[in-house]
Amino acid sequence: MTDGFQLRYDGPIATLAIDNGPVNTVDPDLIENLIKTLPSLTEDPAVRCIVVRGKGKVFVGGADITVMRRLEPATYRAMRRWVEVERALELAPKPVVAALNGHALGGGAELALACDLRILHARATFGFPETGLGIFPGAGGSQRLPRLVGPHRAKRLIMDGTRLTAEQALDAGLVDLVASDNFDEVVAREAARLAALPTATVGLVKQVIDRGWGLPIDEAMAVEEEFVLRNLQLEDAAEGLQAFLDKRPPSFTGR
Ligand code: DAK
Repeated sequence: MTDGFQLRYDGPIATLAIDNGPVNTVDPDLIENLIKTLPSLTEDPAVRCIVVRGKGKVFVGGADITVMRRLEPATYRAMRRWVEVERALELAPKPVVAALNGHALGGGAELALACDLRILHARATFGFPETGLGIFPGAGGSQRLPRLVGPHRAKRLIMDGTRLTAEQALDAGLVDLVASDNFDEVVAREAARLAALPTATVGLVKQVIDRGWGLPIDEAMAVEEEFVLRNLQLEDAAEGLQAFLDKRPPSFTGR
């Protein structure tokens, strides 16, 4: 029995590869195992970038339809915990890359929406085919997609269940980069770039935007102020500002 994923560390970069059946489907065991493991990545200061990818030719083919078919409240509650996996990555105090090495569909696309950078393989598709099954993206997709592309476009994409080509996904702003034969190289380059950032500052950026988004502006400013004060206490703020004055490149530790 496996956990449904594999973990690899390359210096400050942790790569989590979903490895769950022929098309890396999401099921309750995978969800629980990820929920148990993610804190070891999100809370470890030595990990300064997390990469999530799929093993084999697919990223994540969505929820396991044999499980979803049971249509029982207990199953739905268990599957619904996929949103906790997404949220852990969304709020991880470090950059998270979705390395979409193959098709990212349904729950797989929903997971990708919670990541900070999405890199899609040129031969892969990205989309929400749930309506073709009579259901809708109920693990975060119906809420994150409109935040990303606006409600009109989100309704169209979800209603039609269109599987977008990589080029279409890039045009629609659903992914940030497309790569083909050099996919692994591009992922490694982007992960290394992100891992060298002032990680704790990046963590604050993720949280201040998450907390302030949608609040009335005065409340949002109060949230910003709280995070500004936290930022000024970071070692990397002292290093970045001093490096500028010393006319040298900064050397960030992530703290
Ligand atoms: N579930 C179960 N089995 C699946 C599967 C899936 N999502 N996708 C594929 N399989 C199975 C296939 O039936 C096939 O099985 P055998 O025939 O060999 O027994 C095997 O995996 C290999 O599939 P293919 O032969 O189709 O492989 P290809 O490489 O040709 O194509 C594919 C890969 C991923 C493009 C294709 O399999 C595909 O389109 N799969 C279906 C994708 C899909 O519809 N995904 C959305 C699932 S719904 C919620 C929680 C979560 C969600 C919603 C609500 N709540 C708690 C409310 C999320 C929903 C979804 O994600």
